[in-house]
Amino acid sequence: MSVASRAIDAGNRIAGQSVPAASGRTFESRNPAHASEVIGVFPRSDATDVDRAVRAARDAFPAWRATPWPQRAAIILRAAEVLEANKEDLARLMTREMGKVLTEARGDVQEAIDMGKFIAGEGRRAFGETVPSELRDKWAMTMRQPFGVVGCITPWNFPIAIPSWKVFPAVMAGNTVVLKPAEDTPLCALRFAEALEEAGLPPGVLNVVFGYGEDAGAAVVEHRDVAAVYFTGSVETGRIVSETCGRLLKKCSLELGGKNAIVVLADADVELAVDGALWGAFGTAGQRCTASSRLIVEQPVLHDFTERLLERTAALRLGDGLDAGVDVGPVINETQLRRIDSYTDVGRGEGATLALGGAVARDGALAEGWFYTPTVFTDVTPAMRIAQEEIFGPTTVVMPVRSLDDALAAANSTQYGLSLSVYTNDLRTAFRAINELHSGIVYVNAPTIGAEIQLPFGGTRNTGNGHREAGGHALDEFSEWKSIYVDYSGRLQRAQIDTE
Ligand code: UN1
Repeated sequence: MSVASRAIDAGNRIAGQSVPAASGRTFESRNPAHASEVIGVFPRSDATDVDRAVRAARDAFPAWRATPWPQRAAIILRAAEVLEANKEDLARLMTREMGKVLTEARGDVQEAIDMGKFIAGEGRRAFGETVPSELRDKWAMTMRQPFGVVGCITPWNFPIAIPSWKVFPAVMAGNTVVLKPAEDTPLCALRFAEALEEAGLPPGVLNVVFGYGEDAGAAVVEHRDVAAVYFTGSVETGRIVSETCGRLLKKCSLELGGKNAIVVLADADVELAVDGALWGAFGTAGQRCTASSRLIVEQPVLHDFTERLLERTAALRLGDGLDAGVDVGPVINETQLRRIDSYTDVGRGEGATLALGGAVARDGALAEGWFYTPTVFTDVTPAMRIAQEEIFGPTTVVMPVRSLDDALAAANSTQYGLSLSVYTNDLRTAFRAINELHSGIVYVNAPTIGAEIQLPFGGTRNTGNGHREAGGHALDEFSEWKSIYVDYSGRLQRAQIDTE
C-alpha cells in the first residue's frame, strides 16, 4: 500500500474498483492543523452509489459465506500484518487528516492491529454448543451464521481503530460490508480497506462509500438489502438510525456519546489523579467518547488537585501533532471549534468559573488550523449543561463533592454511561464504586480512556442501545444463532410430548 503525502483524488471502493459518485459530486478532506492543506478529494455519494455498493456486497456474499472460517481468519490476520508493516505511514497520515498527535495516531493503528489479530483467532474458535435433547437419538446444536450485507457507519475520532472494530468481526462472521466512514477522515478509511484488499479479501466483501451522513449514511441505513447497521456517532444521529432500523426491523448496534467522569476521593494519590485527568481530558484534544470531561473531586483534596491540574494544563503545548513535543493537536473542523467555543459561553453564563483556556488559539501557526486552548471550568455543579452535555473537545470541568455518596451520585447523573473512573487507595471504596458506577466501563486508579480490544466496549443508558463491540463476545453482534436438531431415531418424536 502507498501512503503518499500529496492530495489524492479517490473513488468509492466498490467490488475492488475505484468508482466516482454517479452524480460526479465530490468533497475535500483537509488537515485540521493547516486548514488550507487538502488531503484528498472524495466522491460525495448518495443513494445511487450506496445501491451499487450494496449490490456488490450482495453478489460477494454467497462465496464469502461459503469460505471456511479459518480461511477468512487468515485474510484478517494478514490484514493486521499489512497494517503493522505500514503503521508509521498510516499514523502520519492519520495525524495529517484527523489531527491527533503522532503517538496517539500510532495507538489508533495499533488498536486496529490488535483487533485484527484478536478476531482472526475466532476463525478456529467461533464455538457453538452441543446440548442434550429431551428425546432419544436426537442431537441439538447451535452454530453462528452471518446476517448477509451489513452497513458500518464510523466516526472520525478513531479513523482506523473504529472501522476495525466493526469490519473485522463482520467479515470474520461471513458478512459482506458497506462501510460509510466519516467525511472528515475518508483517506484513513480507504487505507484501511486497502490493507484488507492487499491481504487477499475478495472484491465486494468490503465496499467503501464516501460522503455525508444525510445522503450516503442514511441510504446505507435505509437500503432494504442491508440486514444490520453498526453506527458510532452522536445521540441525535443514533436516534434517527435506530428509528429507521426499528421501522425496517433491522438489527441496529449503536455506540453514542459519553460524559465520562473521574472521581478523585480524599484518600487518592493526587498526583496520579492529575496525571490521569490530563491524559483523559486532553488526549485526542478531548475528542474521544471516553474523554474525562468531568472531574469530580472530594473537598479535602479539591484545592491541591485543582492547583496542580491548572498548572499542568497551562503547560500543555498546542500544535501540529506531527511536531515533536506537542501535547494537544487541533480539533477536527471549524464547526466543532465553534461548538466547543459556544460551550465556554454556556459555562460562563451558568455561573461556572473559567479557570483556564476558553478561547480559539490564534498565536502564530495555530491560526492556520482549528485549535482550541485546553479549558478547565471550576465550581461546576451536576445540573449545569457543561456537566451534562458532551462537548467533544479539550474542555473539562471540576465538580466539588462532599462525600463518596455524593461523588457516585454525581458520576451517575448524566444521560450517558460509557466510562467512569475512581481514584482511591481504599479497597472497600474501590469495590463499592465498581459496583455502583452505572457505566459500561469502570476504571480504578486510571483515567476513563484507554480501553483494550479484548474486553467489551460500550455503555449503558443513552450511550447506546445495549450492544458491545470488541471483546470475547464481539461475534455476537455480527452473527445470529442457528439452532439445529438432528433426529436419528427413524421415527416421529414429538418434543414436550414424547418425553416419558
Ligand atoms: C472512542 O472514543 O470512540 O478507550 C473510542 C479509548 C480508546 C477508544 C475510544 N481505546 O479511549
